[in-house]
Amino acid sequence: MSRHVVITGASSGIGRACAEAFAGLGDRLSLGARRADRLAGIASDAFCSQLDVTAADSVAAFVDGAVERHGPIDVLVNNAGLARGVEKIAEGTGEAWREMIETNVLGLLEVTRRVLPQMIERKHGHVVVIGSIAGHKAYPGGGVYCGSKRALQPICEAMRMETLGTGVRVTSVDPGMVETEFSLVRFRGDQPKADQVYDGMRPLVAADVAECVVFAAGRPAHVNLDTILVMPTDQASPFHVHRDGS
Ligand code: NDP
Ligand code: 8X3
Repeated sequence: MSRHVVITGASSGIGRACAEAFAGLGDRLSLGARRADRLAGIASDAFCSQLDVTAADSVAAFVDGAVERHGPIDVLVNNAGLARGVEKIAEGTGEAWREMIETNVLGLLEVTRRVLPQMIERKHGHVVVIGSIAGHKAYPGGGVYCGSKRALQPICEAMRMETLGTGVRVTSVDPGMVETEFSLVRFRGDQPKADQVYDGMRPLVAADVAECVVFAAGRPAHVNLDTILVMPTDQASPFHVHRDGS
C-alpha cells in the first residue's frame, strides 16, 4: 500500500535521491526545501512546498499542507542539514555555528514535534534521521557540525524510549562521504575546494544513502533498524581515506 512520505531538504543530494526512490515505489510524497523551484518535477503528484526548517511558521504550514494533500504521515525523512565552514573553534563565527545548530538540530526537532504526535496517536509511523559519521567521530574544523550530528543520537535514543509501545519506529542513517552539494555549501560556493574533498577516492552517491532509507522504511512493522552507518569503501574514518596514489 502506498505510504505518505515527507522529506525535508528534497531540493538536492540525499533528500532528492530519497524522493526519487520512494516515488519509484509508488509512495505519496511531500517535499520541502527553501529552493522550492527545484522540487517541481521530482515526482508527479508530490506536494511540493517552500520549507525553512529553522522557521516554526514555515514548518507548521508545510506539515499542515502535506497532511491536507496526502493524509496522515507514515514516514518522515529528516534530511535537511548543512555544514558551514571548516574553521577551528578558536576561529569560528557565531553566525555559522547558529546556522548549523538551528538547521541540523532545532530545525529537525521542530519538524519532528509537528509530525510525531500524529504518529503516536495512530500507533504507526517511522521517523528517519539523516545523521553522519561526523556524529560518531569528531575532526578538527568540524567541531560544531560534528556536535550537531552527535546531538541527533540522544535525540533518537530518547524518541525510541518515549514512543516505546506505540509502534512508532526511529532510525538514524549515518553516512560517510557522499558527493552532493554538501561540500559546495560547506565551502561557501568554492567549487574547486569542494571537488578536492573527493579527489582520488570514490565517495558514496546520494542514491546509495537513499537505498538505506528505503530499506529501513520497508522492514516489517516489528523490525526497527536503529542505526545504519554507511561508508564509502574508500573511507574508514574521517581520518582514513584511501586516495589514488596514497
Ligand atoms: P545537499 O547540500 O546536497 O542537500 C542539503 C539539503 O538540505 C538541500 O535540499 C537544502 O535545501 C536542505 N536544507 C538546508 N537548509 C535547510 C533549511 N533551513 N530548511 C529546509 N531545507 C534545508 O547535501 P546532502 O544531500 O549531502 O545533505 C543532506 C543531509 O545529509 C544533511 O543533513 C547532511 O548533514 C547529511 N550528510 C551528508 C553527508 C555528505 O557527505 N554529503 C554525509 C553525512 C551526512 P535548500 O537549500 O533548497 O533549502
Ligand atoms: C558529512 C560527512 O565526514 O564531511 O556529514 O563530516 S563529513
